[in-house]
Amino acid sequence: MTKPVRIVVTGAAGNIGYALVFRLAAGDLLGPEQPVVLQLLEIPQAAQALRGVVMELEDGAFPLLHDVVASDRADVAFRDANLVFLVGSRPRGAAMERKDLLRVNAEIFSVQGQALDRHAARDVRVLVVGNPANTNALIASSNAPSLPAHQFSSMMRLDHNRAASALARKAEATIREVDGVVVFGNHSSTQFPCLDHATVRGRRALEIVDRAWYETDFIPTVQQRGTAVIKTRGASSAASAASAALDHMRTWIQGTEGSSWTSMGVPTDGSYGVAPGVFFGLPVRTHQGTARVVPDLALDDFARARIAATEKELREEREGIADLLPR
Ligand code: NAX
Repeated sequence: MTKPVRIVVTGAAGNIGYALVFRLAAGDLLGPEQPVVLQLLEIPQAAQALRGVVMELEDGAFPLLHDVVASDRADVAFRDANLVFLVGSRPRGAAMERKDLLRVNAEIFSVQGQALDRHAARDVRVLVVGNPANTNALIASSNAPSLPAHQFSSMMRLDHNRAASALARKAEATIREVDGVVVFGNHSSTQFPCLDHATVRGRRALEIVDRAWYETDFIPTVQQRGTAVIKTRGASSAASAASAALDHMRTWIQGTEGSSWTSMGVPTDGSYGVAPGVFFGLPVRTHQGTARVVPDLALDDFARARIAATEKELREEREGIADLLPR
């Protein structure tokens, strides 16, 4: 029998976790031949809810689901992990400042980075979904010195999917006909969804849609889409976030062949004038678990100013947790 792949989901009893684990069990990530073991991590307060999720996974009778491990201990959940979705994090409380949220989560992700360093498979791939995702990825990876930083990434794919879908709707095209969208920067309202190199049916998107729509409608709509979903649905994006997490991991493993690139939060290497030291949404080409930044896409001043603004926010986030980064 094919050896099962060990997939970790943290925060597995939460909204996104609940949407994600059933798709993983159904084979939506690795296909219909690959058995999986799900290793689910939660905090003790959510242990009972997690037991309920496990009961439902059992009741799903998924042929590919070899085993389920549910634990509140990172050393148990991360053991020999091949693919890791770090979803669990503390939501913002009513009286909480953004910087307090940053620090509470920084502590969670430093502990989890250390546990990954000790217990995960050496070729593990780690996707950080929990917010602030880019800075949490930096913390987790910095706390896992034996794992190369490029084995960590943060999720920009929901933003990328939102941008591609908004363009497709405007251009009356299908998603398959849209290519070359990229979302630069932070997974926050400073992100820059860029259409400079996007195409629709092979034609430059900015020749099809007008510039005013791009600047004053498309960009803010994509930046604020998460808030709009909360207002409309009464709850934050969950199924679309889980779907984007699957897309991100699948593309990372299987590759971007067939499209120009995807958007991933990756450690910066100086590309696009962004100094090393943060995880930044960039255009990448992937192949069997590697992600290479697509360098030197031509960008105008408008685009560069937006990239600088989102970089500034990420530098500030980094400063807020600098003392938690190992020296
Ligand atoms: P929920 O609050 O529904 O679920 C989070 C779960 O994480 C809870 O069950 C909680 O018990 C668990 N948890 C908390 N601390 C933990 C720890 N130390 N170890 C393990 N589990 C822990 O949130 P949900 O809607 O599922 O969202 C999860 C995270 O994804 C949030 O931080 C959210 O902001 C973030 N998002 C990131 C997105 C992205 O594109 N990067 C988009 C969607 C989403 O907003």
